Amino acid sequence: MRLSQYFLPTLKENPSEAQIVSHRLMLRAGMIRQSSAGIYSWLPMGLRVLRKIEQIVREEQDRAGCQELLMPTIQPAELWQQSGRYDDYGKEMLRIQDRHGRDMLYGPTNEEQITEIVKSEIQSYKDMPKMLYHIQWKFRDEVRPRFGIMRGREFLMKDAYSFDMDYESSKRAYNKMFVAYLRTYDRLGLKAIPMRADTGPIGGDLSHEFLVLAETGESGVFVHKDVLDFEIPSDDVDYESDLQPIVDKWTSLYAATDEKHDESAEAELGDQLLNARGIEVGHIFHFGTKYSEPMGATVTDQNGDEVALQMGSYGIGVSRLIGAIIEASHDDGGIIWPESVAPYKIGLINLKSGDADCDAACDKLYKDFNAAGIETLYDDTAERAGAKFNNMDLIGLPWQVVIGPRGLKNGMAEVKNRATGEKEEIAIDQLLAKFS
Ligand code: 5CA
Repeated sequence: MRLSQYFLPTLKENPSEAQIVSHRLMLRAGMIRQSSAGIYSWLPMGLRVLRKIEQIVREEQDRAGCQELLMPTIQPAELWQQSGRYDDYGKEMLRIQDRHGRDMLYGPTNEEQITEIVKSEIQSYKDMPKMLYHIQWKFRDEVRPRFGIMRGREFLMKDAYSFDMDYESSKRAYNKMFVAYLRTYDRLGLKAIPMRADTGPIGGDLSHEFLVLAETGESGVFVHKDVLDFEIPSDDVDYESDLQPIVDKWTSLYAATDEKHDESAEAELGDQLLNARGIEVGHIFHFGTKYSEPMGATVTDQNGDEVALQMGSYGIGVSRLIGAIIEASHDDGGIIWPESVAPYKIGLINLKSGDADCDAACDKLYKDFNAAGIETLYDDTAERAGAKFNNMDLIGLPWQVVIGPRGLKNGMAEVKNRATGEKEEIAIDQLLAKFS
């Protein structure tokens, strides 16, 4: 993409409405703009990052054997009356009526909708078990939407649902998601720690929240320091094998949010205890027959008996993750994207746009990078060099390739690593090999 043509409305000043760094930087880097409280438009740069995160989440769900579908954002109230949650959900639920006066709602989550689908389509144990997910917008009329997309009213969530014949099989599904979550956050460049959690309006008896440590996190967290060094399951983890040992390992040491913490257990840990703040980036629940029973989601087992399905649900805050990544990875100059989610890999800076040699060298590099599938944002504008550097630092692409008249005479470019700040001179004809 040529910056001269890109829709990237960056801001030089800090917007006064933003209280935390990720919100400030998302506004300044031209990623989002507020539409109304807690509701945002995603501008091209923001959307690119959102799509990359979504894709990593998708790949890890697929790897774990979860199948993607897509359910609507608008649901009939009737489904929620069947589960008993229509009244319980209170003011957080956005209730709407269609032209016929039918009660509808903008889904805050999809347990009811998916239970209805499975109930209608699956009758026999032969078609069990199933794990299904979608990545879809949700609406929750939060009392205090804040911190930009971190606590929005409209937000993008990956929600998965498991259906099993018995508790043991359901626990296996829970463990698959637990492992998939560890892998997902790791690929996003985040250290997320699973913690025992309250189940709130989703319900159930077994639940873990995944939290990323960050000073601006909304939850207090209390963690045994060694949890931070636990090994992430590799990409060849066999999801059909017994995953319980991995889950046991990750839950063997103390880790709790302020809602669940236990002061006497913490006192015993002494200086092994880390007391910090965290951002909840995922939440998994096992809740048995809480929805299947009232909604009549049963299947016939081997003996011809009707059995209510055992269920779990598994959420990842896809849009919130962008905020969490920025909170975890930035400096005074701006965002530092981990390569896996960076909107572009390279920011190509032409220090002297309009100079025939600089233009020719940059245009050629830009063409070669594109042909090789290396995502490049090419600053071909007439801005001053200093402004170009500041802008590239702000938007945080992992690599900056700088071409100026002086280096060009010797066939050299300057390459800067955004994360470390290290700069090196590299021959222009070797750049393609370096970044391929
Ligand atoms: N049905 C279950 C799991 S599918 C569920 O809704 N769980 S949840 O309420 O914990 O939400 C899942 C994840 O969505 C949370 O862990 C959080 O990362 C994200 N999330 C929840 N509320 C918001 C919000 N207001 N803004 C941004 N992300 C949110």
